[in-house]
Amino acid sequence: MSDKRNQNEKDEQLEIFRVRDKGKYLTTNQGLKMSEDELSLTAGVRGPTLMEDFHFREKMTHFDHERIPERVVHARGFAAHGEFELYESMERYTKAKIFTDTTKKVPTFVRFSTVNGARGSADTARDARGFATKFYTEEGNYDLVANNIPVFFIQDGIKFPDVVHSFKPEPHNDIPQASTAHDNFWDFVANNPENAHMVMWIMSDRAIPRSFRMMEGFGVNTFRFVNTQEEAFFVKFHWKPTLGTHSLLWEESHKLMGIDPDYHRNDLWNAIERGDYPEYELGVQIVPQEDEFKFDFDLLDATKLIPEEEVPVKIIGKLTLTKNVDNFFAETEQVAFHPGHVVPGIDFTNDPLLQARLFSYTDTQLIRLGGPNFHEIPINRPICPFHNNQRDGYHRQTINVGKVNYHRNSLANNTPVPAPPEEGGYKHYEEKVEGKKVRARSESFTDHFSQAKLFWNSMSEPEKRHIIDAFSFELGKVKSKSVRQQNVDLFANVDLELAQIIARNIGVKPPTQGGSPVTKASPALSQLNTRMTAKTRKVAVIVSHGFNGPFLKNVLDIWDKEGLVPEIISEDLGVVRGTNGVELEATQNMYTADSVLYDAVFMVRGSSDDQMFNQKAAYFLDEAYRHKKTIGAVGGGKKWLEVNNLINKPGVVTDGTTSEFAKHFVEAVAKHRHWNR
Ligand code: HDE
Repeated sequence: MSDKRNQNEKDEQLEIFRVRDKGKYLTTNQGLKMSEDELSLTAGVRGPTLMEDFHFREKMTHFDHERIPERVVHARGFAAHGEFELYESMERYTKAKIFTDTTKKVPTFVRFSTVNGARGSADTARDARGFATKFYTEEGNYDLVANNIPVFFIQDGIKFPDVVHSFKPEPHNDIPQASTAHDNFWDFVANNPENAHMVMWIMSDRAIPRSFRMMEGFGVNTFRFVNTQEEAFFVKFHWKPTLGTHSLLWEESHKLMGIDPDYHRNDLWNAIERGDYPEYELGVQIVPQEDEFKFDFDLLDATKLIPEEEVPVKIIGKLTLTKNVDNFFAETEQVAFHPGHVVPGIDFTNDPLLQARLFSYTDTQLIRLGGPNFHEIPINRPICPFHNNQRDGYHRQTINVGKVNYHRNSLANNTPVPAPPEEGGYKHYEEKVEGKKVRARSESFTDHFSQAKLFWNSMSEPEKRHIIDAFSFELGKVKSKSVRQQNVDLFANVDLELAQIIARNIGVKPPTQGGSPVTKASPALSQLNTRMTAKTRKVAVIVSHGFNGPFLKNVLDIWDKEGLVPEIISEDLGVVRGTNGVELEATQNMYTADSVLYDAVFMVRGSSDDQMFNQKAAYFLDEAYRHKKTIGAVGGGKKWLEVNNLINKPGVVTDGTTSEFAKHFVEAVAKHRHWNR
């Protein structure tokens, strides 16, 4: 995977805007070369600064205005460029060129995010993750603004400000940051039962992903495909990572918030720099119009998913992330997504959450990016030409030539003119709608617990344990006993035993009745059924001078071919010397490394003369074992297993020839964790 691909079309467009300042003289923004940049203009060396120092004023004014408002939600994000290729034409369902033309690779830009925390919060907080993709298609920009959880808290967008207020830091003291473990959130949960299903997901391992590269994405809302015959189909979008869907443990995510608050950023950035390009397959669940009422839930209800066992996810293409950004602010911060950025062949449904989203995204860009011309910012510009009579406004960059800026006109031959559908003009699907104007929720939206139970039923034992732990932690932090009680009473509607265990853990009365009668499960929801591979997993190789040189070199070569990413940890940074003249570069030591930063650990030598190293190495191993990670040890390294009492434990690999050992280790790493410990 290591060959870098050609820069794609969007990249060529961005090139016009890239400025490389290196090797140039420093100038003011007006292009004036400056002979001094460190000293203000003063009257005498100890005298006052002069008003006429235009250079000082320009430099300071620009600095004073460097910040823009962060996103209200999804403030902390990280993005990369990529490309999308289609496996097979979906022309039966949609006329969108991006989903019918298999010959073209479409440039894309993807921004991952957490929802709750501020821009400077830590990556691994328990939260949903945003997974927003901009496709720069020849028919205009198409945005698939997705999350890594397939359902949402609420059914009607008018409640969005309420749910967001409730999970953000409490308004009187701005505590806690990037956490739902507080009274306001759980008060909202208990009093808005429609969020029960989403809250089960938020309490699950899905909310603490191992990596952006190991996360599914879901369009959540039901959209429409429309084909050339104007026939429509309901569609739900899915992203499936080729590395599988994997999570951190809660304790790991906690520790990482301190040890590496940029854990997910580093992981994505480094993978792309190494040439391990992250890949996600695009899947669609397609439901014919006539099947709209075939389900035991409403397709327009965003708190529901369509189980994959009922409507299979058809894989239609692949997204590959191939390039990191050049400039975080210009690209990641200024990118503006909107579920209403569609192309012909993709349309909306009446999902009341989606309808609200169609309003909100443009509105938020106006304040965030400072005016109506944010589509002109390089990262947001379509690669196809765009023409209309919109003019002026803050930060306008286009110099529209000519005096005609209205439609209809005769002076410019009535151009720009709307395109008929045959020429690619967008035509809304002619859905028949009728009804009285009401503020009311459809009866078909009232079952809040069946799918929450379906999710619970689909979890494996460890996944269930983690959900209980998460509820117990979060509700345990809630000060109001009444709110704690209300929540266990609410979740008793999902599963009585679950609610009873939580109640005992958080010191409230266990409910005695309740529980949803749903017994079915959806195996696709369990992360134990995902793709398993050792590719790109990080291995801590703990080694000190005098290691068996040829052996370790051999093992590292085999791992390299299998795609593992070893990191050498020794007493000191720098060269570690093994037998037969083998030398390795230790890039970490026990000051900088920690077991939570790795997927597996390999102990190569016995104890060192350095007591601190020995103590930390023993702790490292103990923690890796507790976190159910693969452990390898050979030769003197096996002594560590004795010290930590780990001989013959599951996921502990010790024997065989060099290649057998290396292979068994890879197989063990591919399991992600050894739950049978
Ligand atoms: Fe968003 N959402 N959202 N959302 N959303 C925003 O737009 C909103 C919802 C999602 O990386 C905002 O540019 C409403 C569901 C992502 O830049 C804002 C409702 C899903 C991102 C907004 C929802 C999402 C946003 C804030 C309920 C999953 C980050 C900044 C009716 C399918 C995009 C911005 C990026 C961002 C509104 C619900 C995904 C305020 C009103 C459901 C990935 O406009």
